[in-house]
Amino acid sequence: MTTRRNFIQLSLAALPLLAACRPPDRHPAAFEKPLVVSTWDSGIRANAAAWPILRENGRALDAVEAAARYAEIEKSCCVGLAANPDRDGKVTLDASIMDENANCGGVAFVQRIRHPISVARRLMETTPHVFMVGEGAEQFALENGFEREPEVLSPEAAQSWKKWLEKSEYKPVINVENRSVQPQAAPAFLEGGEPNHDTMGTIALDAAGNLSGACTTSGMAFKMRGRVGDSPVIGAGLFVDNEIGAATSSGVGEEVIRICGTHLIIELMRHGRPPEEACREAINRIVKRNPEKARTFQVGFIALSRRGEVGAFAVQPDFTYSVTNNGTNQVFTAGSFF
Ligand code: SD4
Repeated sequence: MTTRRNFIQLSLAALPLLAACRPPDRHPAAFEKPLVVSTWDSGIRANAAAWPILRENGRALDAVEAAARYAEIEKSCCVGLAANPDRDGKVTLDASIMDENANCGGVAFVQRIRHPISVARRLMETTPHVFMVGEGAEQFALENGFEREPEVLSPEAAQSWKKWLEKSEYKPVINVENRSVQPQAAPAFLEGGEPNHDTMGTIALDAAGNLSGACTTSGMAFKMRGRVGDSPVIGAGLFVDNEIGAATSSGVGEEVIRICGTHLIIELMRHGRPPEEACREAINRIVKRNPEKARTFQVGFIALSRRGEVGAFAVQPDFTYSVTNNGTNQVFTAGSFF
């Protein structure tokens, strides 16, 4: 029975979940198509790789693959073979892709292959399967003309792994990219505001009105060997439904998998929530499960509706996302729970 007293207690308990401490940057309710949206500031450069395809009335699928391929070779995007290794010093990559017909492909725990996103696409387009991992995925890649790259860490990754080895602390926390983080306002793990995310998620709406998405990652830095996060998992790190919208994520993958994050967002949008509200609700669910723990990690979602509405939300401040279309080429900061 709900007494007045426990009603007040319940309401107070719900309060922190209703209050977002950082409001989002404002932008138009909807952007004109074609349009591409990526996670993080560096997404603006991934968008630049996608934009010529969209501008020429190309397919959203080709555009998101181009963005992910760019991220996989551009060091400052922090994904791909030059990114941080697992705790044993091996770089292992995950990626997923999804088109307007719910065709999808994901690969995980792939080593020494430069473009896992294109392996995921090849898997999607030429096999009856949707998910391949490790040795099998690598064998599939080699059979399909992808080359095996040398096993060398980039100098930056070698240095940060060496530093990590000094303590070998297994503390899977994900950071921010935005240099505007104020150390005094940030949780301890954000101090310094160093760019150390490891994922690029891109969603696009093409001139024909079709949606697609791609997500590529080196996974969390210094993860346990064999660990796979949300990025290659359809419905967790990436989901597209051409009747509704597309969503992707960055942050601690375990937390995203627990709530099937991007699938949840698309379902909320199906029931009428605008993209930002849907992202906020997904973040609320993550935080609600363990509000204290949520103070120690980052998850950020971005979503795009078939009408060109864009929204995002994150657990921690300073989760950024980049939007490019004919009149916009801009980085926005998402609202956040804390
Ligand atoms: C993962 N979601 O492997 C990825 C990591 C990430 O910014 O997004 N880093 O869990």
